[in-house]
Amino acid sequence: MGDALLDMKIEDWKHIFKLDPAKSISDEHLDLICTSGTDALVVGGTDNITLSGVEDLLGRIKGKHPIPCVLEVSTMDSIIPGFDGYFVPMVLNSRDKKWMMDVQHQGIKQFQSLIKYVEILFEGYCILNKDAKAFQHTNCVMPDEEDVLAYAYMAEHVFHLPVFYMEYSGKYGDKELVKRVKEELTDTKLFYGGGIETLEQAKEMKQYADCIIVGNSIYTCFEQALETAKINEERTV
Ligand code: 1GP
Repeated sequence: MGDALLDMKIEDWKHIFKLDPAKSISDEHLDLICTSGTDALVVGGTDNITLSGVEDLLGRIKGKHPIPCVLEVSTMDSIIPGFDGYFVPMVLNSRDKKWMMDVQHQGIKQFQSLIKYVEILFEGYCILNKDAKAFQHTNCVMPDEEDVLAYAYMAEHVFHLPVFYMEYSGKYGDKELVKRVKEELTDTKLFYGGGIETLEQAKEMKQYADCIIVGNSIYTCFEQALETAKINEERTV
C-alpha cells in the first residue's frame, strides 16, 4: 500500500460508493454522493468502460469535492492520471491465469516508470455471483465455502494483499460467509460489495466486513443508496 493511500487512511474506510463510468448520473446526484459522508469514491465497472466516461466522472468530481477518488482498473485503455489512487483487481477464482496474473503483469510492464508516482493497491477479488458480468467476463468458477476461506487465506498469507474483496455484484450476499471470512483475516482488510440497497443491509454487512461498497443502487434507488453512507455517522471515536 502506498503512502498517499495510507494518508487517505484507507485502512479506516468503512463505506465506498462505486460509480460506473458507463452509466449516467446527474450533477445533483453526484454532489449528494460526494457529500454523503462516504469515505471514498471508486470509479469502476465491467462493460463499456471508455476513456471518455472515466475522464468525465473524474473531471466532475475533482476540483469540486475534496473526497478520495480511486480508479478501479478494468481495462488498460481507460487508465488516466489524476486519481488519488488505483485499485487493481486480481481475480482469485478465475479459471484463467490471465485475470489473476497476466493483465496485471502487462499493466506493470506498460506503466512501471509511472507506478512510483501513483498510489496503487492490489485487491484479491473473489467473485461470488455467477450471474454477475464480472464473473462471466473473467471466466470464474463458483467457489464453495471452504474454497472462499482458502482464497481468503491465500490473499493474506500467500500474496499478502491489503484487501480481500467478496464481490457479489448485483446480488445481496451470504452474511454468514462474510462473517466466517472476516474471522480468518487479520491484516488483510475485508471489502464486501453486492446488492446493498438500504441502510439496514449496509449495517448488516458492515458488522463483518471492514468496508462495504455500494454501486448499482446509486442508479436504481438513489435516495435509499444515499442513506447507506449513514453507517459512518455511527462510527465510534
Ligand atoms: C460492484 O461490489 C460492487 O463492483 C457493488 O455491488 O453494484 O451490487 O452494489 P453492487
